[in-house]
Amino acid sequence: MRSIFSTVQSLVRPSAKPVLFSRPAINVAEQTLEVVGQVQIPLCLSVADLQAMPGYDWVRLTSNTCEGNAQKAQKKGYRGVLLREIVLKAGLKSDDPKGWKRAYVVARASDGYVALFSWNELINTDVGDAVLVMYRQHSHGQTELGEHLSLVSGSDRHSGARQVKWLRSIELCSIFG
Ligand SMILES: Nc1nc2c(c(=O)[nH]1)N[C@H]1C(S)=C(S)[C@@H](COP(=O)(O)O)O[C@H]1N2
Ligand SMILES: [Mo]
Repeated sequence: MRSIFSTVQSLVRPSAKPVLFSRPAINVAEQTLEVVGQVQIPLCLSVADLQAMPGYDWVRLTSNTCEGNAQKAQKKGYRGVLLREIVLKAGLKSDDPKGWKRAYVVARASDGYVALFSWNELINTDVGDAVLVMYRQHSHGQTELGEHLSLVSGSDRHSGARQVKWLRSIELCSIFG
């Protein structure tokens, strides 16, 4: 069992092999992901840090536009880490025993684009089983590091809206602090 939160997943699956890159580091390898906000431990994760976590492949693609363009979505595939596992690493800083119930997560890109998830959605629904921070993409049969870190909510009906390209930070917040 990969983690206490892993469930049978139809949309994503643990990757079979450790990820090994023969190429020298390219763009994405130099990027980092900040985990900030109301956290116990602020994190600054490199791609190597993400690769050291359990990996998942996004295997069934919904449309990755807002409206729907299945053909375009079919060309893409990704490997990454579950967002909830990253958030759990940082932990919620709150005196309120119900703090997690009031928590939400904001994924933010360098251009200001954001996607929003409730903590309950990430930990307690099928949607959360397919929210990945991605460091590798498989396009047109190629497998290589992506040009940038990104996030996808793979089971959204149209995943474009909560696909965050150029992902820079994950912010954990709790309503009422
Ligand atoms: N950083 C960032 N990510 C973004 C956007 C954006 O403007 N900035 N647009 C979103 C929207 S509205 C869509 S439909 C998809 C489009 O993804 P594509 O360019 O891979 O088709 O990216 C999403 N991710
Ligand atoms: Mo869109």
